[in-house]
Amino acid sequence: MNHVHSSISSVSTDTKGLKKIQRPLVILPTFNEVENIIQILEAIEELPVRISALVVDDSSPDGTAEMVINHPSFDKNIFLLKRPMKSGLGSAYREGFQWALKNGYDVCLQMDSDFSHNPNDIPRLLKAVSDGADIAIGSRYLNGISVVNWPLHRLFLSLWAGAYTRFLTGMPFSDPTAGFNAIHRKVLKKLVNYNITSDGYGFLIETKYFAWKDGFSIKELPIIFTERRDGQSKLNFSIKVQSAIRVIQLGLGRIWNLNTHKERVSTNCPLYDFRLGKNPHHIQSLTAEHKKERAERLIMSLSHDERS
Ligand SMILES: Nc1nc2c(ncn2[C@@H]2O[C@H](COP(=O)(O)OP(=O)(O)O)[C@@H](O)[C@H]2O)c(=O)[nH]1
Ligand SMILES: [Mg+2]
Repeated sequence: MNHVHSSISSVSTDTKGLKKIQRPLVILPTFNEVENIIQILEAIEELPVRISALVVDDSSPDGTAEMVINHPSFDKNIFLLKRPMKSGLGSAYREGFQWALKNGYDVCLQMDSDFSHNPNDIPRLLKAVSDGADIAIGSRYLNGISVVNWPLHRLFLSLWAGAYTRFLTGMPFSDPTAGFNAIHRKVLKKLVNYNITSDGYGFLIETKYFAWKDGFSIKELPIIFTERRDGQSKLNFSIKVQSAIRVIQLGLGRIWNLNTHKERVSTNCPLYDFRLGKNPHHIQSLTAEHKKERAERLIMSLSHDERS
């Protein structure tokens, strides 16, 4: 994989009114977005909030990556992760999140690089996170239907996908498939522990689902979604089928309680890993009461060890 980026030492982020956010990053997955990418980056630079941008480009044949590299802010406030081949929206975000964590960003935004999501909504999403939400969802359906210029079949597909996802997963959100989200670092850090399998658009659903199940606070804000300005949608039949199947799996897992996200016990109680050296899945099957009881016993035995 060819990563084109450098350290982010000199970026100062002026996040007035966003007291709890120091370093926000917008992640822009791109595949053939040459008509949009520069305008998007410029719209982000013009925001009153200083925010860095990471473009995750899958070697777009139209030269999207080259446009990014030639931007005056490249390697200052705009970064590029270039991957060798088209590998899916979900995997682009997964790599983008890893990069963000490694480089010390505290909130990541997921956003299409085609002006369907309005960059001017970014400060509102960040504000919601600053005010305490772990994830802020930019919802197309919170106040009725706020979608502009979509062909009717696309709108029906989206409404149906939302209802289907809500029904099968139990998520209470008006827009569980939304692609415009701000996510706090503490959620990103836990993603590796969840059983997220989608490399495609299903990733957007899975992140919300596992974070919601894990008790993170998720807030929806209304946004207006507009059909892309230029270029073509990459949503195809196989991506739709894959996402639909994954939602069925999540639903079945929920019903039969098969959804074992790989909880790292060490984050809750380091003693378990350290003293017992047991497989975390064993620990996971213990009830909260058992865990507490065992932790107390361990603490007692530890203090006994120290005394003797
Ligand atoms: N890096 C990368 N980006 C992708 C891929 N598929 C889609 N994208 C980007 O993800 C965003 C959403 O895709 P889009 O075609 O707009 O989907 P739609 O909004 O559902 O029609 C756009 O910025 C695309 O360029 C992919 O496989 N890899
Ligand atoms: Mg789009």
